[in-house]
Amino acid sequence: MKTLVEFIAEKQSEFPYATGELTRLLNDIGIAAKLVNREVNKAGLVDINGYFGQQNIQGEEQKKLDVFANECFLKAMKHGGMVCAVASEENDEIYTYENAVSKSGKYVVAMDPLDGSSNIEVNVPIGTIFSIYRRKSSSGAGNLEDLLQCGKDQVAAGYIIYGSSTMLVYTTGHGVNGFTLDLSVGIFLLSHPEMTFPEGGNIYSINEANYIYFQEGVKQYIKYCQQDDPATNRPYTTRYIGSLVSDFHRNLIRGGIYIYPGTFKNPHGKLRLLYECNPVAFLAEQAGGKASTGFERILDIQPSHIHQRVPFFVGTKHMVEKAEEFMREYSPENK
Ligand code: AMP
Ligand code: P6P
Repeated sequence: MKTLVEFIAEKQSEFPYATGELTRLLNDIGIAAKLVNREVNKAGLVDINGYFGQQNIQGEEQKKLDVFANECFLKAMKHGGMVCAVASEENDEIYTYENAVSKSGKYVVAMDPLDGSSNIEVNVPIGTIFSIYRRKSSSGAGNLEDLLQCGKDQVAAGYIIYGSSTMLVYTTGHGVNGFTLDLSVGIFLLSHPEMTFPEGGNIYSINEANYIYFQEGVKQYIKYCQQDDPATNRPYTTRYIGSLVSDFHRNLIRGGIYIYPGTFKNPHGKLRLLYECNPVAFLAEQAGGKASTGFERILDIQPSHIHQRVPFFVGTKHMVEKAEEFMREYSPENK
C-alpha cells in the first residue's frame, strides 16, 4: 500500500513548478496528527481529560487535549515555515508566527484542532479539521484578509478522525483520498483511494432535540425522511454522533446528509464557516456531494470574521438538494 508521504510526493510531481512547500505542509500536518493520536489514545489513562480551566471564544471549556492538539499543529506548521498565519477554534484572534521564515510562508491555515472534544471522556470518535489557502498579502506576518477567503479558493482541506482506527482524509481539488494509520509502524497508508459518496444514501444526521427551534423547512424535511416509501428507500435511518468529523465520515462512506441548521434561537447555527464548514464542504464537493446553508453554496460565502457561524447541510447530493427544496418551499420569503 502507498504511504501518505509517497502519495503526496507523487501528486507534487504533477506540478513541475512546485517548490515543495505544500508537500512539506501536508506532511507536517500528518506528523502532528500522529502526535495528537497518541495522546487521544491514552486520554483515559492520564489526566489529560480534565478541563484546562480556560474558555475559548465559543464559551466552551477548553479541555487539556484541545489545548495540546492546538499547540501540536501550531508547532508542526511553524517547523516547516510554510505558514504565515493560522485561524484556530482555540484562539480568539488569528495566530501569527514570530520567526522570520514563517513570515515569508505562502500559506495560511484555518483549523479546528480537536472537533467534538466534549466526546473525549465518553470515548466517542473526535477529529481535527484543516483548511489551507495561499496568502493574499505579499509578505510579513499573515493578516485577517489572508484568512477571510471564500472556501472555493482553498488549496487543500482535510480531517483526521481519531476513531476505531485513525484516518487522514484530504483533498487538494483533485478528488478525495483516505489514509489509515498503521500503528505498528506509525505510517499512514492509502486505504481509501478516490473516495466518493455512494449513489444511494438513507442516513440523516441532525440533533432532533432542537426540533421545536427548527425552521419549518427543516421540520418538513425530517418528516420526509421518516415517511414510509420503499421506492425512495424511506424511512431513512438517523445516526447522530455529536462529532462532525465522525458523522461526515460515515455519511461519505455509506451515503447520507448531516444538517446543523439555523434555529430561531441561533439563526446562524453552531458550526464555524472557516474551519468546519468550508473544509468539509470542499471535501464533499470533491467526493461528488454538496454543501450549502440550505439556500447558498458554502464555498461561495465571503467570510466576515474568523469564528463566523453558518447553517450547514452537507452530504449526498440528491439528499442535500431535497432538503434545499423544503427550505425554499417553506421559507418565510415564499409566503
Ligand atoms: P508549492 O510551490 O510546493 O507550494 O506548490 C504550488 C502549487 O502546486 C500548490 O499550491 C498546489 O496547487 C500544487 N501542489 C504542489 N504540491 C502539491 C501536492 N503535493 N499535492 C497537490 N498539489 C500540489
Ligand atoms: P450539538 C462539536 O461540538 C460540534 O462542533 C460538531 O462536531 C458536532 O456535530 C456538533 O457540534 C454537535 O452539536 O449541539 O448537537 O451537541
